[in-house]
Amino acid sequence: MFTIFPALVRGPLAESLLGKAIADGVVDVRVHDLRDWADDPHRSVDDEPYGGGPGMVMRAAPVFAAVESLDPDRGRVLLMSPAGRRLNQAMVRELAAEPHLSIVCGRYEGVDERVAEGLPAEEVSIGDYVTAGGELPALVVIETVTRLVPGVIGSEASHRSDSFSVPDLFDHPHYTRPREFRGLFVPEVLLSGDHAEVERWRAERARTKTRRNRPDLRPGDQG
Ligand code: J9Q
Repeated sequence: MFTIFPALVRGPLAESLLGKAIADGVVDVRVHDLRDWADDPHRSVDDEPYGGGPGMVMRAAPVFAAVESLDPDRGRVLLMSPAGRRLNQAMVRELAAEPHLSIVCGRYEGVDERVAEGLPAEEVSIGDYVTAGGELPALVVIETVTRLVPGVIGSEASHRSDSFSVPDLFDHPHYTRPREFRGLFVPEVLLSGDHAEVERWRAERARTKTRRNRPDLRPGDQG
């Protein structure tokens, strides 16, 4: 990934699932400081917008030089942008099948359009909200893709029951000990030992939770 804030992403990349996948050598994540490809003594990567207006725009030259330095293994080039194609689990699966990805972290005011047009780079958004820069969105892409790489999650079964593994259907609710917590009880069916009954209950609760929280989704419609 290419960023002007390498220190911002190093912590998250070193912990938990990502940290282990990288330590195990199952995935390789390289963090590049875009300023290393600046062409002036001040290492500047931005400039004022043509046409005027507030804020600064990330210049094309350092981004082109940085990404092109990775030739020939750069793979698909993604540009994190609030105006990009919206990430979903289908796109995550598609990206997980790629041997290499290059991710450019833009800034909110914007990146010179010639990066998307000429590099070229595919603009990707993680949702309809605004972050300060592309670093957190890039980490979302990296984590969602990494957990689909074979060997990263212990059990394949754990993927199958994930929210969104079945199209547009959330996972069922989960409970663990104790049976009673602050007057809240574990549903009796989960203690019954009747696995068919448990599966029926889980399927029903997955559907009702999806309907309640996401009326825009049509659980199961995509098969
Ligand atoms: C680069 N807000 O927001 C949502 N998905 C991506 C982004 C984003 C942002 C600012 C800079 C990406």
